[in-house]
Amino acid sequence: MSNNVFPSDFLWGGAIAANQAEGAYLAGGKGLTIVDLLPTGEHRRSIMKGNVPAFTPLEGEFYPSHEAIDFYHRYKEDMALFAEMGFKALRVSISWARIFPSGEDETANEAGLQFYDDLFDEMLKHNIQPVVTLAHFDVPVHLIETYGSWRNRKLVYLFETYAKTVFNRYKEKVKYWMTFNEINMLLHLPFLGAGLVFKEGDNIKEIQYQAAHHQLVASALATKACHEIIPDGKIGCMLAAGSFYPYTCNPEDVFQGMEKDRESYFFIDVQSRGVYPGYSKRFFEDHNLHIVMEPEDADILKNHTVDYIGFSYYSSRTTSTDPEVIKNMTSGNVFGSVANPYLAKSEWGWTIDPKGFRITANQLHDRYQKPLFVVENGLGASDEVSPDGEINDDYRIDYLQRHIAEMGEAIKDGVEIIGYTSWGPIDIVSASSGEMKKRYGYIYVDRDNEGKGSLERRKKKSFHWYKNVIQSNGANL
Ligand code: BGP
Repeated sequence: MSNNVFPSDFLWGGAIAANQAEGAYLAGGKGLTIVDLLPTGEHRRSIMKGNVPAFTPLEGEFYPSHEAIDFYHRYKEDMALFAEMGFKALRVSISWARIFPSGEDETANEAGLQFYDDLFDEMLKHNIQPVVTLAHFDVPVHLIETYGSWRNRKLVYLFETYAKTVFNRYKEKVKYWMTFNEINMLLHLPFLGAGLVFKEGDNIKEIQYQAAHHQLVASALATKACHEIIPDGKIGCMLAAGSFYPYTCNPEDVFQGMEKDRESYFFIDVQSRGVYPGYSKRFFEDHNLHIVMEPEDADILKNHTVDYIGFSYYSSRTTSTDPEVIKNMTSGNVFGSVANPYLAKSEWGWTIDPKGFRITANQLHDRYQKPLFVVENGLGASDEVSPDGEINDDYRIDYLQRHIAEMGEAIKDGVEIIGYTSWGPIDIVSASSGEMKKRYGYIYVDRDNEGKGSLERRKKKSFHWYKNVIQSNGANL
């Protein structure tokens, strides 16, 4: 397959998140965050939705984030492997609680600041551009306990302080930033996305949209600060993308598909266009939601819009208004989708749809007319290490090959895409399941779902394949 449409400065690389890779969950004075309260197993999903039993880790539970893959201590070794693949960029996140352990400390924690200084130096040493997310599923637990997390406006200003602190500290080293990872996730997994905990009788939707408003204002204030502190920096939003298809051409299905897309686009409409979209007014009225906004918010949102649209793409989604069809909801995907008869699914039930990637990229381009940055894409699969130590992950290569080809087609369609950082270039903890077994990497990590294993790193077949993709700038897939 040949493809040479990628710009010469295209940012090829990979993406990880602090909470799924670093481990060392209390090292250097770090405070607890959301994920440190997420065990593996059955009840993980219910906690992620906001049914949180306790604000400390419980005896007898296994918390995969506590050690994760120990990237905190092993990042030099890992960076050398990323450099060997030719990475131009690595997307990481800063853990808020390493910088401000409680989220509202008087002064920033030097040990935490130093860790990311060293990490960014290591990247730059290898000519790997850091792409940094400020918040990737990790609100400090103290802020959840004390303020109810993002439902409280207080978080807006605490987040602004945190953002300014890291912009000032890393302004010479980091030029690409993102505010909230998959900001729309707070509608689906509100504890994971925004630290929201619910009790009996709560108006859940209203709390979610109030928290969303606070995150949107915080995102705009961080954007403002980034532009002031790092004039040659770029800051983006980050959407869990994947267009909804109507199951049939019945206008009811088509309309529902549009509404489902808007549920996600709502966030980006505000972050990119700077105003609440017209349809949100009706949505709030129809659901009788009262969202408190301060008089200055409209100007803040208007004046500080993002420079680029970051997004993750794993799957398309399909929606139906027919009860018979709805009975066939697929399970694995957090967004809820009916099964699409034209498409296969991954081992974890996520629809595989490369063409949907091109469709989504085109839609985002049409809607926002800003550069796109694909900051997550990949296949979660279980890998077997053969007796000779090889990991032949042809299924992963096949998935990535077909998606990158469609990304090339989108570029030919006229979509501006500045980079592609595939998810989990080294195996890390899965966000939705907490499993290690759900692997995305080009690099295998010896660790299982129970936390056993040597943590040794090992190249998979896809390692060599991706290296070649980058070397040929996407021409050899
Ligand atoms: C996104 C998150 C990531 C990540 C990825 C894959 O939702 O931004 O943190 O983990 O999906 O999901 P999972 O790990 O559940 O397979």
